[in-house]
Amino acid sequence: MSKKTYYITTPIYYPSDKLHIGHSYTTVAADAMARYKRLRGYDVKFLTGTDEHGQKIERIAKQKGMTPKAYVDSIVTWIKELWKIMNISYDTFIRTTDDYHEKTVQKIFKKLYEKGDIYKSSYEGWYCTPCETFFTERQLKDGKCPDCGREVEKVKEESYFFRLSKYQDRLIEYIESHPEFIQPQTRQNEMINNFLKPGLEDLCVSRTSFKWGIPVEFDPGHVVYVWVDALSNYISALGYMSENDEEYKKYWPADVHLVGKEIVRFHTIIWPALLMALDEPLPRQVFGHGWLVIDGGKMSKSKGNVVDPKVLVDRYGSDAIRYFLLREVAFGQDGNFTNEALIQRINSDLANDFGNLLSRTVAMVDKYFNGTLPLSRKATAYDEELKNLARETVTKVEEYMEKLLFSDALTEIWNLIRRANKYIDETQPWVLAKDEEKKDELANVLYNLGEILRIVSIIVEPFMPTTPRKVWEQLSLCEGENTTWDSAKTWGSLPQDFTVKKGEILFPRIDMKVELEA
Ligand code: ME8
Repeated sequence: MSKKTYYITTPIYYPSDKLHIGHSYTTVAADAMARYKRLRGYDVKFLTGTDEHGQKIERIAKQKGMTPKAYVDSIVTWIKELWKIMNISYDTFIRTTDDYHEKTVQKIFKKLYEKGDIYKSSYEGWYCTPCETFFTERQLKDGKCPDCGREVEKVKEESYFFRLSKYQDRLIEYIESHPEFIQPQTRQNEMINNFLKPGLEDLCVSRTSFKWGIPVEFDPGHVVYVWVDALSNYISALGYMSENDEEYKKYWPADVHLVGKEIVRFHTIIWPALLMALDEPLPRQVFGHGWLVIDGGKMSKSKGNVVDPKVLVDRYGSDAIRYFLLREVAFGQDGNFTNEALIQRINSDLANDFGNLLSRTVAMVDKYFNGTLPLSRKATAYDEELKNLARETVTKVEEYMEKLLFSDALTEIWNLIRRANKYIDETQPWVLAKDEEKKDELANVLYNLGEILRIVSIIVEPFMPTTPRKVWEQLSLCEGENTTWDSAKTWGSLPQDFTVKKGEILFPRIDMKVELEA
């Protein structure tokens, strides 16, 4: 039987500048989900990439005295390095300057034109270049962009239009009959009440006043509007409308497009309308997460209040950063990024709770049993509760992951880790060790701790992909049947006479004072 498929995407980022920790946030979330689904046996397709056309990029390149392509090439190299050090396991990295993508966009445009859903007219209105968005006079806020508050430019040019208005009723009907389509729920209400119900206007989908874009094949003075170009990446990456469209047949519709909340509108109105016009199925879900903010304001490239993810990874390690991003902020809501909060999480959750559980367990097996656990066992009164919690934790993590509730999943895992640390205090292995007759009980306690560590290392892998192997090495576990997701549900998969190997500290503690002054 062929495996069930799972297709997940991130937005394709503008390579107008280096990315910041906000972009890493979406990508890490998508990566955690992709890894989770792979562990659950799915055939996963994880797509990310870069959105390289448009007036914004053209202008920046000009300021730098470079061609747009040479400029974006350098940024794309930087982005790929970032994803490598953050252990992002994407399957495809699409660039909208890739030849195959450009051809597909031209075909899509032509098909819609031939069908009558794209027509030629002239556009007069306003354009926000940083957002690459058209606005009518009525939509402006105090004469500025209603999304970012910046200056807009008057645009008057011959353009092609997409009949977005034609799809308004079908969109409302679809969204209302598919409550899972736009998540979280609040974003659905926002789309219906703020955008769909007031009425949709046809969308300008070509520009003539600049060149850095995909030319309309049958009218090359026009370049395709950058959002139509960008949104098409989700299907062009699968070979849509090409000779080799097996992946399209296999993976489309996407299971989820992960996006920041400011671009939910493009993904839940323009994108589904384009797909309806193409007679293609709609993605199953668009999840609009919140922003990482600094001092209450959105971290953004153009505001310059950004945190460089490479610096953070270099300093604290990629697993720690990934953990922090997904734990600190409830997915869907905004969350403040501070160095203090990051260091606090590293010290308390990673070094104290998780790291200590491993080092204490390994040290005790080493000290009391010379590194290898004997086979004789005697249960303690505290065992059942611990085992039950381990079982429940795996189930809860599965439930939360299905809903993309990463922070809740991690909270459950840490409850189990903390419970295991408490189990050490309850059973007091150092007291048991003093009594020859309690050696069986002691071996039982240490086995249970080893088992918790094995289970935790498996279920934490989507979030922290390099940590599990470090744990397994210290427990002499090899990747295999004792480290599969299903084995995390089977108590007792750790070999009964496991051997420990003292290793490096998992997460070194950070001196907050020294660090913040550095
Ligand atoms: O919008 N907090 O690209 P972009 C959380 N090219 N997430 C953030 C963030 C923050 N402070 N800042 C950015 C574009 N993001 C288009 C997308 S898709 C067909 C085209 C993340 O480079 C978040 O996912 O401006 C947001 O939606 C995305 O980066 C915007 O990246």
